[in-house]
Amino acid sequence: IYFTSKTRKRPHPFSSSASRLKLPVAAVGSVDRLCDLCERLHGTLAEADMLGRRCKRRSGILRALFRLIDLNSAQLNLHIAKLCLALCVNGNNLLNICKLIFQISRSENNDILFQNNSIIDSLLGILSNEDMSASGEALLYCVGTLKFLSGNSAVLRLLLDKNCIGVAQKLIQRLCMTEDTNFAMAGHILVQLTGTLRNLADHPDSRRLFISFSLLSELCLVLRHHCKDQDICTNISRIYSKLSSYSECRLALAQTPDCYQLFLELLSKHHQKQDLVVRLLFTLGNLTAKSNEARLRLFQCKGCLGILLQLYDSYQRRDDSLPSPTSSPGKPPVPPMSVQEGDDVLVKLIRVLANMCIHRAVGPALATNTSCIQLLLETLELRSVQESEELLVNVAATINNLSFYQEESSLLRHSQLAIAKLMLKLLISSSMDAMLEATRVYGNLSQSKDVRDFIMQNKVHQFVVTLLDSKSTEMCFSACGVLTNLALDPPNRVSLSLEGAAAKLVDCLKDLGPGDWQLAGQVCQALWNMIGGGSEKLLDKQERDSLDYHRTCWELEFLPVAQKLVKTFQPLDPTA
Ligand SMILES: *[C@@H]1O[C@H](CO)[C@@H](O)[C@H](O)[C@H]1NC(C)=O
Ligand SMILES: *[C@@H]1O[C@H](CO)[C@@H](O)[C@H](O)[C@H]1NC(C)=O
Ligand SMILES: *[C@@H]1O[C@H](CO)[C@@H](O)[C@H](O)[C@H]1NC(C)=O
Ligand SMILES: *[C@@H]1O[C@H](CO)[C@@H](O)[C@H](O)[C@H]1NC(C)=O
Ligand SMILES: *[C@@H]1O[C@H](CO)[C@@H](O)[C@H](O)[C@H]1NC(C)=O
Ligand SMILES: CC(=O)N[C@H]1CO[C@H](CO)[C@@H](O)[C@@H]1O
Repeated sequence: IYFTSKTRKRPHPFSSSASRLKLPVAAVGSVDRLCDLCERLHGTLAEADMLGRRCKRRSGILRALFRLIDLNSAQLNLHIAKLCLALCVNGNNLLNICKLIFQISRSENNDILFQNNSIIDSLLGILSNEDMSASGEALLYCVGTLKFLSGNSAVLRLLLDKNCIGVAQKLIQRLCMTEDTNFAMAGHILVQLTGTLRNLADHPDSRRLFISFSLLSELCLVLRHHCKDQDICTNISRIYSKLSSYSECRLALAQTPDCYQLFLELLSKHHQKQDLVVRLLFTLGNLTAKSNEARLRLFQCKGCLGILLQLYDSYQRRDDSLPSPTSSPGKPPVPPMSVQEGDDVLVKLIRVLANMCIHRAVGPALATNTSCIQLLLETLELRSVQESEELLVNVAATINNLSFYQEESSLLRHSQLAIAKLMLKLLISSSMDAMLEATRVYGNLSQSKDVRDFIMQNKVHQFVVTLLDSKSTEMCFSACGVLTNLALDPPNRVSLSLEGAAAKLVDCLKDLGPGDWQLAGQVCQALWNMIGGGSEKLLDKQERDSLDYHRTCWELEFLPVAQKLVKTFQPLDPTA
């Protein structure tokens, strides 16, 4: 309620104290003097050990200070607030002082006042000591203040130095233990606190603090307690997605029991809240990117594949024009959104599927799951390379990874021709990434005679041959794979030869082969198949010359060294 409307002005780089104070110029001198007096009073009381509630004339001092608040000077009011807090005001007075500080923090121009002032220590002190049931609203204003201040990079640094993360951890633990009567207030505070932590997470130094205070797992606890609160969940998902780019944080999160199950439950519960869904999937994608254990753990969670496929289905069909075979009646469809917005979810989701299937125990389950394969094929059908390049590239890469697990009965195996047809639009697109992934898929699918016939009938082989000109090792390697398979059928050898495939293969060998023996081997294999495993009848004279050139190179540059090495490795002659 309190924090919704706020427009923060950019700070003026040269703002003088006069312009900040909103006082008649004549009064400026007296405000500075009052600030000074406040400080001196503070110092004197401290020296006399009269801070806290011990001071005899405490109420008189407080009354005088409260009157000065009406001067409406932000600078003076922070001095007053600091002194009042040092005098341990409580109840309504505490609340009003916290509101006052909060009001001051609402203007970015006032950030500077917090930088050179121990008021931040006072705020952190309140967060550490005040009781939730007695001072919940005051705590809310304090955390709201820190949330605003953490948007300023200089203050953010101060907050880290003053152990804000440690204080936040303790506060989170207390908030998670509050009774039901304070649950709503705890939620309000946590929205502000998680927003503050998200800002702190931007600073590189914060990472080791997040880890040493076990905040990543504490936040999982918050997610569990407040799983219905979309603001809290979204703020925490922002923290996780930010930190999941760093290996030490991924490790800390992976060591949190049940985080995978928790994320899946949130994905299911808040499937319509796209910014939350994207960030949770982003985090899962990073957790499973390199860790085989994470891939398996995620997959073994209750309902994992079902939840992911359900999300896939609803974001794929967000225009609602298609009947949905997998959506359950209880779940309303995702509201309409732009192609780009929906793609964002799908790109992250497919990355999670592709990462999971790298695990030997997970891959077969995905490769044989009809709904999963159908959804992937449907993406290829529904989207265009122009609009959804990254998405289609990811789908092709995933199909590639899944093709590793083709089994006799799998839909993947039975859909080879359909996949080959759908890959066409990637192959003839203007995106190099899309062409490369499509060629890789053809490399695998062209083991099937049906697919080879489809390729030849639709002149796809002409594209593949031109890819040999790409000067890209990866592209040539994939193209060679396709050509190797195509040349298995004698009639295809003639067609390939007419396209000049042999000459281009030899060029590849010359240009890229010397730096890459694997590519060279693949080129040789393609050439070998093209000449029918021995007969040279398809090569013309120029091509033979090129082969001679390579043989010469090999004999001149490779053979002598190799022979010397071979000699060295032979057993020494004891008589020599
Ligand atoms: C910051 O505070 C210190 C002591 O509290 C003071 O010496 C210094 O002049 C202040 N700097 C500014 C820019 O106000
Ligand atoms: C985290 O995920 C994003 C988006 O998927 C990706 O760009 C980034 O490289 C990932 N980082 C790591 C370390 O995996
Ligand atoms: C695919 O996975 C979903 C979710 O686990 C499951 O409900 C469905 O039965 C599976 N389909 C097949 C054909 O295995
Ligand atoms: C496919 O699997 C390989 C490793 O087998 C991996 O490097 C690659 O990232 C996977 N593709 C995708 C899209 O995740
Ligand atoms: C290609 O297909 C075969 C099965 O025909 C499979 O064994 C191989 O691993 C597949 N995928 C890749 C990426 O090599
Ligand atoms: C930093 C951050 O993401 N803060 C958000 C936390 O949640 C509140 C309520 O949704 C947002 O207003 C903040 O922007």
